[in-house]
Amino acid sequence: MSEKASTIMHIDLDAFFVSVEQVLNPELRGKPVVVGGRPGGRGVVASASYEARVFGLHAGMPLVTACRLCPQAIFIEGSFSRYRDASQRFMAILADFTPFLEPVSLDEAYLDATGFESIYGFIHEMAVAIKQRVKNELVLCASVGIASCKVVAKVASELSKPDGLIEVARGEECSFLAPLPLGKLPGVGKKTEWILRGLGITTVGELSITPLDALKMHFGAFGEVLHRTANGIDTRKVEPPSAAKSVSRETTFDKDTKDRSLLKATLRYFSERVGADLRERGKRARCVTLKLRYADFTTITRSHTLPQTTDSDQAIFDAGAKLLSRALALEKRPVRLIGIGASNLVESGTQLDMLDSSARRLEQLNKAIDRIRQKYGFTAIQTGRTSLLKDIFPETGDGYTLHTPSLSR
Ligand code: TTP
Ligand code: MG
Repeated sequence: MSEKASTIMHIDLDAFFVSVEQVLNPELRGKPVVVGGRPGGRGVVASASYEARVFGLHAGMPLVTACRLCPQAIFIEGSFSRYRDASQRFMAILADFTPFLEPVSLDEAYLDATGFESIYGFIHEMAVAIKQRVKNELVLCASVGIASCKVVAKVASELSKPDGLIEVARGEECSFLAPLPLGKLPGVGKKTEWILRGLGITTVGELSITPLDALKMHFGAFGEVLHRTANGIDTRKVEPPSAAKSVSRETTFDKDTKDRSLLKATLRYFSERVGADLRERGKRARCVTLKLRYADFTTITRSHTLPQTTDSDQAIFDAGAKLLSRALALEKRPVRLIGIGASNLVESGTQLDMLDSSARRLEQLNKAIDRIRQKYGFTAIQTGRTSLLKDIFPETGDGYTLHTPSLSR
């Protein structure tokens, strides 16, 4: 343990997307509700109410399976803008408590509460106050974990759900984690769990006392991470973000497809949305990543590092299209899901002087397009390629409604 003992809080909203829908439509409260798409659609569950979880439903489960397990559930497509608004209000409440705040996703954040005892008496009281404000102002439930490090705080909040609060006393980290099944430990996915089970390890406690060398033999450097995590050791700091780390869009198709024009049109549309996001946030990206999922759910990502940072739709699309061509040449199976992301972000403006004249022209063009779209809706301007999507995705003034609208758009 470090000489300066930290107190970390992990906060995560319960059934976030669903809960936001329930606030807007009280008829949904107390019922099995799923946000993710139409019943039996081809997307996956993004969020399931706790009433739906009783039937085995969980995030990531194909909607078809969810529908089979719980046909009486209410399936909602969802609306990302509503979740973004709720998330901003949630983070604003947390920011009232401390600037030492690291949002991890829309509904999840770490707080460094070290030293806050002097204000609240007990950190537990601070957590109660946060939960209360979230409930009063957003009508949402937040679950909280308090511990000496990030990973233990996260496991604690997860375990406390719904509407929970667990504080792990300093020195109790190992005994808190020990009885838990491996799957509860962040970073332990299905494959890792499977290998560990093969070694006769089924609980975090058993993992914690497995010799480091044995873990390194099976997992390489990741073995060390496993060993540390299982022992409740995590030296990561709470890092208030300077900015978002990436921007991305993805969707599942109605039918698996090999149609290159459709794949390219979708990629073009997403590149435009990602580009618009970057420009709105005043960011430029250095890395473009293509994501493809095939019918059997195997998923690949392929990345390309650009010679110059960019916020241009065209540059993002060009990089994505190249990655796509390469991937399609290697893999002939039909595609279930496609996505594109831009990462390694830097503040715009830092490199503008270095742009050549054609890049400058593109920049001005993009700005003009953004202005028109802000005024008349995203699909007011369409490139030839994306108009192909008209026949495939329903369109609203603000763009195409994708099959995983809660995640994308
Ligand atoms: P989570 O916090 O993982 O899930 P949750 O808030 O729905 O449920 P709980 O925390 O009570 O277990 O994710 C937050 C939101 O992120 C979730 O409401 C929907 C979205 N999400 C997806 O869209 N896809 C996913 O695979 C996951 C895990 C979450
Ligand atoms: Mg949550």
